[in-house]
Amino acid sequence: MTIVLYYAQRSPYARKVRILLAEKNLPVELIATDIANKSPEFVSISPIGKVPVLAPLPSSFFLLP
Ligand SMILES: N[C@@H](CCC(=O)N[C@@H](CS)C(=O)NCC(=O)O)C(=O)O
Repeated sequence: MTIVLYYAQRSPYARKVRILLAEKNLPVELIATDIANKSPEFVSISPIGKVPVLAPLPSSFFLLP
């Protein structure tokens, strides 16, 4: 299953995740997100409206608060 990463070009948090996925050589579909004008699709996946978002979250990943 391909991981989808919602990111914003200037987000350092999203950049960290992109670097991690590249280091692990994990295939990812990148979806650029305009966080100043959030789409309904994005808000449905990220109710707090922040990037980065991985969907679905791989079972080998865990979230830090
Ligand atoms: N704690 C989060 C912070 C994520 C975050 O603040 N992302 C910013 C972009 S750098 C964002 O999505 N801002 C949109 C908003 O707050 O509306 C993380 O480490 O991923």
